[in-house]
Amino acid sequence: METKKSRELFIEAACFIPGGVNSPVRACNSVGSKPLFIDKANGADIFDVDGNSYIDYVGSWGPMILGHCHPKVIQALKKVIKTGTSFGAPTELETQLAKLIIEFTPSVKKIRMVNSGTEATMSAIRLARGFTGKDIIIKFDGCYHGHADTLLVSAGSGVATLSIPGSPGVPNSVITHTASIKYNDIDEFKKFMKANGNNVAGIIVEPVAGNMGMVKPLSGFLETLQDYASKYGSLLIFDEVMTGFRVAKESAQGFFGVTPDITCFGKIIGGGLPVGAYGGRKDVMDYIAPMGPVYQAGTLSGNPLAMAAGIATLKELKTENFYKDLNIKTEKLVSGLKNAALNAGIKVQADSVGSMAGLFFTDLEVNNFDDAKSCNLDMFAKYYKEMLKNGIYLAPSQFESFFVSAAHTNKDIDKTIEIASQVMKNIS
Ligand code: HOZ
Repeated sequence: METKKSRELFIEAACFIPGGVNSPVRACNSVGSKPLFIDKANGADIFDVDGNSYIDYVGSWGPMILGHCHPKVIQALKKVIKTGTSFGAPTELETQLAKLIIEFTPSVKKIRMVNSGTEATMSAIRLARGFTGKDIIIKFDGCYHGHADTLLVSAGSGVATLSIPGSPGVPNSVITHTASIKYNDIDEFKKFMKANGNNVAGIIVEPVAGNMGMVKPLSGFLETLQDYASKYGSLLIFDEVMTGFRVAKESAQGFFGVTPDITCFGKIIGGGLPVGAYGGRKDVMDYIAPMGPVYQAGTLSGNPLAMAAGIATLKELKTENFYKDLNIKTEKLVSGLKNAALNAGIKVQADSVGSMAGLFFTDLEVNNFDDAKSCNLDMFAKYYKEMLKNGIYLAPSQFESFFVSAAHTNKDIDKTIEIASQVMKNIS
């Protein structure tokens, strides 16, 4: 596989952009590789600048649930782009997207659009503190809620690949009110709440963790968070930036039947354009300016192109059997990958929730960040590189999830399993 052009572009980019990338995981450092520069993508396929094609399981890290360049999304964008790209004033499109999200998500009565998942979680935290008049925020080790200072504690995703607890530049004084607890550890959480619950403004969680690899919530975990939040007058915040409209039409909260007070969205609701949103209880949301005193604003918030792509995407999710078909394909892929490893004598844990999936190189159950970090990272790096060489595009880190889109065909899934079988043999 020739990647000369990607190499050259990366060298040039590194002269002008820190690390040559605009988001650290893309540098592929944790798998000892270099990024491919992308030329274009279509459906389930992505093409690099050297003309190689790959079956894409990154999907722009989650948004592309319909696949790339879905005709309805492109059509919607073409229509809107002719009318202008940003006005900094309300448009009807914002209400249309808000209504669609609310229709799918019963816990959300009102929603505010922002420009990224990071902005959504950062604003949700401020709102929880403002609304409750309390300071402490509980998060969970290995969950990643974007790069806002308050939440950059024991975080997953790119922070995990650097093996650092947080980031220089985040003053201790900013995180003194952030507590990070082991994911899925119900006892530790209860103990913390019993001691500090009256000062806890919010509990933020990825209802299915996707930034330490994919880790499911154990039975009772999310329910306990909900119980204790209501008992102590704290707000439960679901970070559904990754899981929203991904694991089910009603997102993870519908899938698990747990109702948060605030939900953060991103990725899918922008159909591949930069977007985020946070929404929830009416009394809580009406605490945001201009209705209430908690301030949050943005020049490009509710951008018409992002709204149009989001609306077109969410409308497609209503298609009959959309999730059923997508989930069947994902399950087939995951069990195929698991068998490929087993047949090669390699121990893995592979699982999915909806069309979000993960694969860990370990024979132990992975329920939290410590478990995830104890997996065989060298083996993952070998697997990643071999898969890529054979035309399968995966996230370049053990601490990420992978995604199947509606554009993946059964043929794509079969081909991926076939390649994985060979790759697993080669690396065993
Ligand atoms: N934090 C993102 C995935 N969990 C990575 C985003 C990117 O590199 O684009």
